[in-house]
Amino acid sequence: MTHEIAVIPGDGIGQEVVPAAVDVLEALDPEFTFTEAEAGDAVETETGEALPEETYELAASADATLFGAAGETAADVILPLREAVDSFVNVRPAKAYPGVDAVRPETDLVFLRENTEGVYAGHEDRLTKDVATLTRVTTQSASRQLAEFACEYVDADGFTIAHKANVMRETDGLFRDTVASVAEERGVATDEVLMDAFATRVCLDPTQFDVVACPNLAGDVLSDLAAGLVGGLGLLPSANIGEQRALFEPVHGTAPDIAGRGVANPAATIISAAMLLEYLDYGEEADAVHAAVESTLAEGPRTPDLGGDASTADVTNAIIDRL
Ligand code: GGG
Repeated sequence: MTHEIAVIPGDGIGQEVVPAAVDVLEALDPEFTFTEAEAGDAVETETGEALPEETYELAASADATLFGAAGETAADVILPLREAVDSFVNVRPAKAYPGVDAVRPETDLVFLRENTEGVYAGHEDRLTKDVATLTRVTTQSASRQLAEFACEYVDADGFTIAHKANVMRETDGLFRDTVASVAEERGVATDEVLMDAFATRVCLDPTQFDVVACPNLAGDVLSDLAAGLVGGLGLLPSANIGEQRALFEPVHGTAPDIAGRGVANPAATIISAAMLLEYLDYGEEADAVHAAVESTLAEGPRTPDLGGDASTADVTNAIIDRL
């Protein structure tokens, strides 16, 4: 069966790492057809629109989307794209790899980030020159959907709920109570941690945690923090999962400081492509990509963010050679 893959590189290093991941997918020769579309800062400057209608429609109809990075227009690009695939959870694994210099080499975590609401729901206003406000949204239905996914994801092993319900009593209180009660109904163990305490505890000993379910902003911030523990943002993939389709993207942004130089680390996007393969039931191919990335990270070549001097193309070719 042929799968339609939407390819949206976006801005900055997205233009470099997404083609690298497509090269890896093409080397595996799955039955994919790739259709590329534009989005981001550059398109907005050109056309006045950061997310053209045809790009939104492509993501909304493709079996899966591979996205790169969004810059200043992130709120106009990645948030609607997640909506296009009806995504309710952003799965963000943060894992240290053998051979990569990491602050905490024992780190092996997965963040399950609520993907539709919280402070990213878009209810922000500038009331006066002095005052800006933001309405934070939490619904029982979105919290329940995340919790149901978390229960399937971990089986009976359990997961941690990170929140700040001692301060945001209504919003995070509803999130915590709903997630905990769904897990209880399904016989899945949970524990809970205040998200600020989590930030400290995960730095001191990341082995205390395994799978962490969290509200939208917390998931965004805490996964970037975990990237710092494993050697940088160049290593963190993600999957935005919906009921019918999904969008895969590296956790990193556009990296304007290195964009255009051909030295961006493609690992996060190539691991995201492996998650895409897994999602479309190409399990063997996904395992092969994970193994090829791991051995390339261990033995080199490596890009400058990991202390090497290789280019994006060198690393991509080394991964393809290992496949
Ligand atoms: N590929 C990740 C990316 O483009 N990040 C930019 C960003 O600001 N994302 C916000 C988010 O992940 O919610």
